[in-house]
Amino acid sequence: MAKVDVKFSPHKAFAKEAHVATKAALSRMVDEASEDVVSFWEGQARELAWFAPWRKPFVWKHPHAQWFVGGTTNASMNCLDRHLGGWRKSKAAIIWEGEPGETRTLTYQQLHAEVCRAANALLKLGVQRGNVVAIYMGMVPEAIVAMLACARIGATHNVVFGGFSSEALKERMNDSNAVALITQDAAWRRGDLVHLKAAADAALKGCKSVQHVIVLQRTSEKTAMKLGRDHWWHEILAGASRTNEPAKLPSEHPLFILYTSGSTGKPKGILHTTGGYLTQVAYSAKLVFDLKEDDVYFCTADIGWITGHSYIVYGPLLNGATIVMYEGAPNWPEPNRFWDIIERHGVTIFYTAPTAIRAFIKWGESWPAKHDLSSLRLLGTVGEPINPEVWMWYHSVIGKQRCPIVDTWWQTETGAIMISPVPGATTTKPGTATKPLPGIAVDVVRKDGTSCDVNEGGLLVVKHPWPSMLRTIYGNDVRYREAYWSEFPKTRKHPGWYFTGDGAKRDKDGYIWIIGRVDDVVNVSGHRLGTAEIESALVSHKLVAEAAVVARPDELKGHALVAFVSLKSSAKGLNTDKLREELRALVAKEIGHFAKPDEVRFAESLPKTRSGKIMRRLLREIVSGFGVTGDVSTLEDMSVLERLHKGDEE
Ligand code: 7RM
Repeated sequence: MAKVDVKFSPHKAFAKEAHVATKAALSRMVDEASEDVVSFWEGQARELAWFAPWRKPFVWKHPHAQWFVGGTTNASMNCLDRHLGGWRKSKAAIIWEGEPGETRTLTYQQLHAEVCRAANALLKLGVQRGNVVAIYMGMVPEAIVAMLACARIGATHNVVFGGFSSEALKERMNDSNAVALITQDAAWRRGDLVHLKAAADAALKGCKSVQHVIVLQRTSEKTAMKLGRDHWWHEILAGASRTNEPAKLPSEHPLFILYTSGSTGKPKGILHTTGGYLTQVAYSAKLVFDLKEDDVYFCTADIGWITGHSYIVYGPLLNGATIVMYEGAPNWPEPNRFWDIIERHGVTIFYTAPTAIRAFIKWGESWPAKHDLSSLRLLGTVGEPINPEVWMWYHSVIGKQRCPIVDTWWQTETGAIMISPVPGATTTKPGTATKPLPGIAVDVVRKDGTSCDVNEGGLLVVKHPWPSMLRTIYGNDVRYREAYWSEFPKTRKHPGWYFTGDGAKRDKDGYIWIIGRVDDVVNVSGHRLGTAEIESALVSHKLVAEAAVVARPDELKGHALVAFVSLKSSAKGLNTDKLREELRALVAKEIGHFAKPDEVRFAESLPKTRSGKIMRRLLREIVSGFGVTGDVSTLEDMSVLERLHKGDEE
């Protein structure tokens, strides 16, 4: 691995003000949690408001957890009503910026009124507690209003990312048996309109369960409305009351379903419930982002992904924070949009993904240099391993060596952050998410369940259930058991552990380094390698923008490695044969000769999911020569795939 062998301890000025200010304070929390993890989580749950207290904090019937059983609460009440008693009612909950440039601010009181109106509208349409409501929207405040309105009446929301096709929407509405859909006419993206309602209409042709469609008018596009089925948001909310009694819901009431990809073609409907989820997202948002009353928090995720659910909507609002929500693309109209937003709104906390940071690097330092980023005090990253060079760039160019970076590891399934620095207390190292948060029991283990030695690659498991864990895969509990609980099953001698699907290792300081999904772990001539490690080496080359390494079966070595590399614009015109050799030599230097890719293929861009993850499965299929067979519904840009294939034939 490219070595950036440095450590950063929290700056004194930051630590002094932080919720958890010292290493000792953090270890006390860790100890307290491991002595009695259930009562630790009870303490966190008491930070929320409950209509009725729980009778049993934790019930475990492998592999199904229930938290705070007997307690009743409501997510919308906790995010909104709780903040209306004092001055916070006039605090900005959402500062929104549309892609064309308009801005809107909603105070907690205003957001509460909108959510109540939307809840009343849903009730009027006959949506009931326990029904599923699909939400297919762009990044507009009404998407948050829609989620919280569902939560308020006890309907389960199923947010489908606005970049998904009508096919994907149809599949997700059908699988979840949605009774209503909330969408919008069109959304702005990179100066263009994405016609969401038209896509929804196509999806609805193949969906019998949806009775009602609510359509937000975001643009002036002509939009077809089906009489009796379709209702304009502004019309149906116009007559609705600004007050609504939040439903008193059992702690285990289903809050939302969110679809995510597994190793097969069919997406999995991850089911999250109320009390445990809220407890852990509120706790982790406060601890990891060190949220304070005057923070302005900007997370660049889309609400269609778990990061948007937990750390745009629920986590920050539960803490009464001010969030910045941006509708469009980071490079519209120019590649400085995020820096411009940070400067204009005085953003203090910025949470983004490595894939975005790599794009910032590619666009060049001159863009952030145009802006005053001095309001920033904390940076975060999530979604993939961040390679140390990229971390260092983030640290120096965006954080000006002042801001701690929290590299947060978690999954759609975990609901909340599991492994992360606590910024006032943890010494960070570029490339590692450091240690599990207090209350979280993770380990790196061998196939036989024994713990790995220092620096030995193994499987990342969670050994004790946690409040915000998924409860099942909606409608498919068998798959739930298989996907997460079959690798380390419960036996007479073994309690059964949750398997994350990730490979990892732990260094001498006990820090966890995520190697990547285990399906990306390859064996070359008897050496166990994470493709991410090789990619990290390739990306450390100054001309490389992105790299993805996949394996194809090889008679001699077990696996042969193929590296797909996209170059920065500064590489234009250079001799690619020479560069190819340079890159192989670089991998040899950083990792060893055995890790040298057998083939380096240059590609204009790499196939990505819409959330920015490189789809290595497609690349594997391309290099295996059998053609692409599996699901490509999450692919961001089909033409990338075509170009890669064409490259094949040359
Ligand atoms: C939040 C999210 C989950 C998978 C997970 C990992 C990878 C996420 C990190 C990371 C290294 C990180 N949910 N992953 N965060 N790998 N360092 N900080 O992304 O369900 O979409 O993906 O993402 O492989 O299993 S997710």
